[in-house]
Amino acid sequence: MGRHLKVAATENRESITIPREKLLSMYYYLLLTRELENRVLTLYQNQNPMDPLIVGKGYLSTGQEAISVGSSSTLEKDDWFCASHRDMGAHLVRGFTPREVFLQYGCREGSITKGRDGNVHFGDINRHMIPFISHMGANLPIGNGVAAAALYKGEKTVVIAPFGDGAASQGVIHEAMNYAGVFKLPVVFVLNNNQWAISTPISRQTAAKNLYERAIGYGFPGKAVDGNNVVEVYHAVKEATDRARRGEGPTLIECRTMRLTGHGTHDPATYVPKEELEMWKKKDPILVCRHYLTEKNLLSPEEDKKVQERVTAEIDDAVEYARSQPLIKPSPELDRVFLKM
Ligand SMILES: Cc1ncc(C[n+]2csc(CCOP(=O)(O)OP(=O)(O)O)c2C)c(N)n1
Ligand SMILES: [Mg+2]
Repeated sequence: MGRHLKVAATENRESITIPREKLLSMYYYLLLTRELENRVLTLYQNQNPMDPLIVGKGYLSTGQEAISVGSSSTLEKDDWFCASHRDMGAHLVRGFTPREVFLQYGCREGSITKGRDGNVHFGDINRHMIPFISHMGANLPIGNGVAAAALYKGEKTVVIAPFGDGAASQGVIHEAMNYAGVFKLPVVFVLNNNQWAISTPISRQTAAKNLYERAIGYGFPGKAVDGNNVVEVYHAVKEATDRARRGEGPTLIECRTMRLTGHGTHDPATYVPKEELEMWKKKDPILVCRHYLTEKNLLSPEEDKKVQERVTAEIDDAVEYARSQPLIKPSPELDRVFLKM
């Protein structure tokens, strides 16, 4: 599995400067995502099954937060993000609140999907978050469609379309990337290579050494970045969104990382070698970002403490709020089933 770890430095890193506020905001969202998802896991493991706040199960992005936070932080308000199940960070960056997320997990009144689906299966067209279609490749043609519409209407918006290393073996992924290449769609394909697809390791998924090299076959650029480094992810995706906005077409960015928890909260992932997990824990994206900010004198220990306290308070509030709301009652209404014209 070590064959997938070495990545080239992002060429343009010196040419794109990230303002301090943006760096601090990304650090905050890394922490917020981690705290929110840690809480989902502990609630799931300790709750009364007759009165759950985590209804069904949860999907976490622990250890991979830099990909969704870094990539979504490159977007403008009118751009689009086509979220997968590892993109809680992007939901938060794009304006969903922890309260909304826990209402969704708890199937409570006010939940984003009004109880029609659970956990991370949500989105909001008004916030330009394409509602969740699938854990696998089916998101990508939808992202293409939104990008094609923007191109047709002459808008300068771009779409980020993420998918996993397992999904990368699906036909629909190849079809979507091929189509986007032909029509120079303003899409950035972000491949979250977390080394596993449920219990299938990447070595059983592909004989290719570098998944980003597949971009050659679609006629657009591809590159690999350290998916645990939010600054590296930001640089690479920003370069790609700038390119897409200039009308030069798609890019494939392979973000190399590791899934630090099970596939979902129900999965203890005993099949993942312990040494592998220990090695990746040392490269935790939060530690990497904190080290970067501290080295550059952008974050003092006091500021760090403050932001951590703020995040804990926000999640405490969100959990309590969701708990205080009633469960959604089953209803025969057709609301949100048919589009009202
Ligand atoms: C068409 C289809 N096949 C199988 C599944 C079940 N499934 C959900 S996630 C997943 C693995 C996805 O792996 P990967 O693309 O690497 O993403 P990761 O979960 O590692 O982020 C599978 C097989 C599904 N949701 N849809
Ligand atoms: Mg995977």
